[in-house]
Amino acid sequence: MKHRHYQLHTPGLLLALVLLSAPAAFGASDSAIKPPPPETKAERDARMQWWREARLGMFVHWGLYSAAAGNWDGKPYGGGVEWIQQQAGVAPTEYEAKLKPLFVPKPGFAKDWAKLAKAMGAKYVVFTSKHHEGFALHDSKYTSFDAKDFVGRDLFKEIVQAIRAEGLRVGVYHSVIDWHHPDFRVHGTGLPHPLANERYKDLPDPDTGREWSRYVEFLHHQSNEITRNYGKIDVLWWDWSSKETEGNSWRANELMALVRKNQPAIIMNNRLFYSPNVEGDNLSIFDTSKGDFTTPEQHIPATGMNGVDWESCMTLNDTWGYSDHDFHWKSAETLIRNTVDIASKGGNYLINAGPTADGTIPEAIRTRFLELGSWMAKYGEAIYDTQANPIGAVDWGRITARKGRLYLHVFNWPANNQITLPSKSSGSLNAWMMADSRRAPLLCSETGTGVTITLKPQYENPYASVVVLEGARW
Ligand code: FHN
Repeated sequence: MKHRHYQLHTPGLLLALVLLSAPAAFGASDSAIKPPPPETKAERDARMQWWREARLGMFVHWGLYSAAAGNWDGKPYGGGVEWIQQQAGVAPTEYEAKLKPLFVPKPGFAKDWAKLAKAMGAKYVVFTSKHHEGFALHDSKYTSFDAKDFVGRDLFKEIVQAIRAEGLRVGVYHSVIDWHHPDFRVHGTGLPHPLANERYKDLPDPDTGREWSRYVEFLHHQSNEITRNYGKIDVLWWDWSSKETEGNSWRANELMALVRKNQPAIIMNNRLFYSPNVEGDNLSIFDTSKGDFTTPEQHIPATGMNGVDWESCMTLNDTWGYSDHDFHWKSAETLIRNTVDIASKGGNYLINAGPTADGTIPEAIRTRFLELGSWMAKYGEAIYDTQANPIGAVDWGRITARKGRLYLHVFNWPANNQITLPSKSSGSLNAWMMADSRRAPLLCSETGTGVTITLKPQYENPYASVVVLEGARW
């Protein structure tokens, strides 16, 4: 029997007693869950290998906010409208009542997502199992604010199965912020909350009676459910922490140990901990005790950093969640060149899609993802499983490397059809246009400033032309 809204009131005490008696039963007593023994570098490299080789993923923000489509009470909102509840200052009961009838996922939506991710050249999909609004796509026994109670379907299961069916890796975005939970504090957390909105300022303190530890218990329970009840989960994408509320505020080490117990090979980001300046260059402050990779957002670092695993996540327009009035779309050229730029710095690119309430991915996103996909179909070898540019920046494009080969990505086609790169040959240079299936050799000459290669214009690609170079020394 499911509990109306939230477990853990008086029954909580009873539960706590049960937990103390049976520590391994639930996540709750995860203080008993000891972190796994430290990994050797070789073990970590083995666990991270698929992710480092993947280079490209699809992010999906989908929830009740998708049904609001960026509007509330007829007023359009800008920016990340997955925050519409906070932007409009809507109380949980009103939010739920208004959006429940509008959230009607169509059959097979998840298959469309997975097929598009595959066609786009993504190797993994990270979808929002729960965003800040608190609505859970999985069938949770700790709340009725979930898909099972709303639409009678376990949407989490449908999505995970569809992603696996396309041979892609499964990533789960899980918000540690929860605007629906009665114990998640409104004030003093350094985190946003709809009830902190001006319109409630004259009302009694909304934090009276809220028990933070009960919320954290709930967070651990749901994290246990999504990493225990749906088979292999490859990535856990937590979001997000402030200076005031991070780490121990979530009992983060226990939470990560719990998830690792359920999913020993899982890869987790670093957002259970405060990460200053996510929209800036912050690779240098990253340490793996806080997660496996760092997460620049809406930003591509100027350079990568040896030994630092990072993934740049980005919207296609200006919002993560669906908006029916945000048409500020990035071009396919920008997507392709970002993919190249990020790979040339040793990072992964996680590009977002915000489906509509019924799960449909807007045409503007589909066409751009498919355009990226057809470029990846031709030039993916120059992106997947490559390393960062080992020889230094060039003004005509970007460089990736793998197994003794350099992949020269020409963005700005030179007027004289020649590019020069700051490298020396290790004896014989061999270069060809990647689009030339006969691999006809290009003229290469070594000059004082490096190696000069004469390109073949008939193989130019409007987004990024790729030259394969063997024999260069770096
Ligand atoms: O608040 C969220 C936002 O809605 C979105 O999910 C992004 C995605 O990385 N993360 C937070 C903002 O940093």
